[in-house]
Amino acid sequence: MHSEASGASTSSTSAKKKPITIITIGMAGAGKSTFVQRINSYLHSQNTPPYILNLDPAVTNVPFEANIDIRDTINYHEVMKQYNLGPNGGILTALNLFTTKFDQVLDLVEKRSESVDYVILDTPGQIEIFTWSASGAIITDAIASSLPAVVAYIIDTPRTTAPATFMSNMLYACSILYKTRLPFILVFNKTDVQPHDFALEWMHDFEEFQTALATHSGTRDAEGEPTYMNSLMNSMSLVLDEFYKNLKAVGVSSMTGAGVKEFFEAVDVSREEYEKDYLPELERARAQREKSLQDAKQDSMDRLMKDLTVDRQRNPAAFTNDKWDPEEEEEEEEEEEVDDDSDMNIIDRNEESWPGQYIDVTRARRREENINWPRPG
Ligand SMILES: Nc1nc2c(ncn2[C@@H]2O[C@H](COP(=O)(O)OP(=O)(O)O)[C@@H](O)[C@H]2O)c(=O)[nH]1
Ligand SMILES: [Mg+2]
Repeated sequence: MHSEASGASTSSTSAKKKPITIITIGMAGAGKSTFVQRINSYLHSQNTPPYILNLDPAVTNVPFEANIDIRDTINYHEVMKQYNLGPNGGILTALNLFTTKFDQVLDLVEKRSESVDYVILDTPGQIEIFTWSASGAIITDAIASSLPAVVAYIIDTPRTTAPATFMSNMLYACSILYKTRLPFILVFNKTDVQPHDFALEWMHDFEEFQTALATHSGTRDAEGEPTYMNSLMNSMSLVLDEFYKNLKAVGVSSMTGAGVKEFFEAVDVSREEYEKDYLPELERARAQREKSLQDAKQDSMDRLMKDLTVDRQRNPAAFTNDKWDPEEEEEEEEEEEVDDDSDMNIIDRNEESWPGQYIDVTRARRREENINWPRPG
């Protein structure tokens, strides 16, 4: 339906493609910042320097030069002090404060969109702060509604070799995918320490995962029966199978630079996905919002016009005189000004008074002042 509109805005051949935003998300220590540094230097070597945003207010040294740094606008230590917060609340509040200025950030990014191909976002160390906070969602949505965007979910590969850890990490990734609905790349980092082929096997074939689960210690109870946790993970691996089909996985080493080229190939595919799936959905949602707003306006207008018709039918005589008279305009304005000062009750003079109608008792009393009440006794 809206494909024509979206096609026109995204695939115009002469204009430069919009930059794609890479949103890095991952557990603390997974290597997000190191990864951003690595892809930054890769892009520099390709003569396409990116535009980088650091959204981690608590980081002491970033290994890259950010174009926009949350730390330039918000002093995290000052926030903790002023609002009497611990580290987590401090980061969250700093991010919230920064989000209130995010329209300015977007303006700056958009100004550069002619000259850059990639915008990169580094997020706070602790994953929940970005993924489950309102400001994280606002930032993600704001970016994705103005530029193509992809989530790079960074995984600490050496730390996910245990089936249970692997599964919880994948469930986390899954929840982020369904929350953002953006194209998604699983980035198995630190492959210099631990190759990621085991992960690919488990994702490709859930029976492999189930075998690994069965042989891993702690998956059987004292009687040799599979533990509850084990059965649960067995069934969940079937659910995740569907999720794995929707995403791309690459192995990289932010230390050595291995796999970075493959990562950018996945980014190219993600751009197509964004244009094919996300953008039409975004435009559909926008059109829907626009339409419901329009419908609400139309509905109010219809009801207003109906009221007017009913009123005219009730008082045809009043209606014939109820015309705009340009001559009267000035006088009326003066009258209105006087009226504004008095506190007035809106009443319809043609209506009978109804039970519960507000009557100005003070005025009624004044009229009754000379009534002689019979004295008691
Ligand atoms: N061996 C190895 N270490 C890495 C790699 N990437 C990151 N690290 C290390 O992992 C730790 C956490 O990295 P950092 O980028 O700060 O993680 P962040 O909290 O996700 O931003 C640091 O000590 C990095 O040196 C990698 O590819 N290989
Ligand atoms: Mg970091």
